[in-house]
Amino acid sequence: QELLNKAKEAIVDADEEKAFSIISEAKKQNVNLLDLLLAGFGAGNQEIGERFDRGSLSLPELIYAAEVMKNVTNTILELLDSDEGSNSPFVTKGTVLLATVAGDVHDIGKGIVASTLRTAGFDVIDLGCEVPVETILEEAKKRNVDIIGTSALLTSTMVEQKKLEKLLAETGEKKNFMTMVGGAPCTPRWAKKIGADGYSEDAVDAVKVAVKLME
Ligand code: B1M
Repeated sequence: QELLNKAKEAIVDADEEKAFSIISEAKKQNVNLLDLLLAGFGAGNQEIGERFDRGSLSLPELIYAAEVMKNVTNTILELLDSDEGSNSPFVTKGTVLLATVAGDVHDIGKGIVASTLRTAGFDVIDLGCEVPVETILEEAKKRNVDIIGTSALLTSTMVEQKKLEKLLAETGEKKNFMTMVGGAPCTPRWAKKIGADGYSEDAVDAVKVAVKLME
């Protein structure tokens, strides 16, 4: 718990050096790194969002702290991926294409979803952020994926998820792919309304949903 509090503080203080020393300490103490990421550093990330909301954190400060969070996330995810020996073609449960939608740069959550899916035995193709729906469909067809998962963090960009469903329907491709949506403003109701096949609230739930979609 003490390490989790320290991890939260490191993000709030945008102190990258402290953050990396916490990761080393956690490894030594055999602390679950996904817990450290979600409940420790993630809590700090939540806190900076709330402070930005209240006006007690400026945009440059938010960007700086988010950069630290992103570097921490990438480092932990790399450690987890190398531990699990994931992405083996022999254990794959299916292939998931992930993208943050056009106009949206928020990719920390999607990165965590990519990691939990890989750990659970899915092959994951991560197209990054700000990806237009046309590119998503093109890549999904080219790589013959099973599931297309999109992440949207802004109320102004969630409409892209609806645009994707429309494109899939219009091109007759809907029958070839399952879709799932996520990101802070999304809800099960939103998923249902736009015709997505699945919704998940967090990275752990995303695995359950993906497994269900493959049945
Ligand atoms: Co921005 N931002 N941001 N931001 N940012 C939010 C989202 C906001 C809620 C902050 C606020 O005002 N309180 C607000 C959105 C308001 C709204 O639309 N309702 C906001 C805003 C306004 C903006 C800008 C417009 C600010 C500006 O320029 N004035 C700008 C937009 C840029 C753009 O996209 N075009 C902007 C920029 C940024 C930064 C670049 C500084 C940075 C992003 C860095 C990055 O991602 N590389 C940033 C950050 C860090 C945040 C907050 C603080 C944190 C987001 C995050 O990383 N959460 C955020 C406030 C908040 O959410 N509390 C905020 C942690 C992450 C682990 O959670 O992403 O929710 P999350 O992912 C979860 C689940 O949602 C789920 O699983 C993940 C793991 O459990 N999930 C999926 C996510 N995708 C999924 C996909 C799935 C399944 C589950 O299946 C496919």
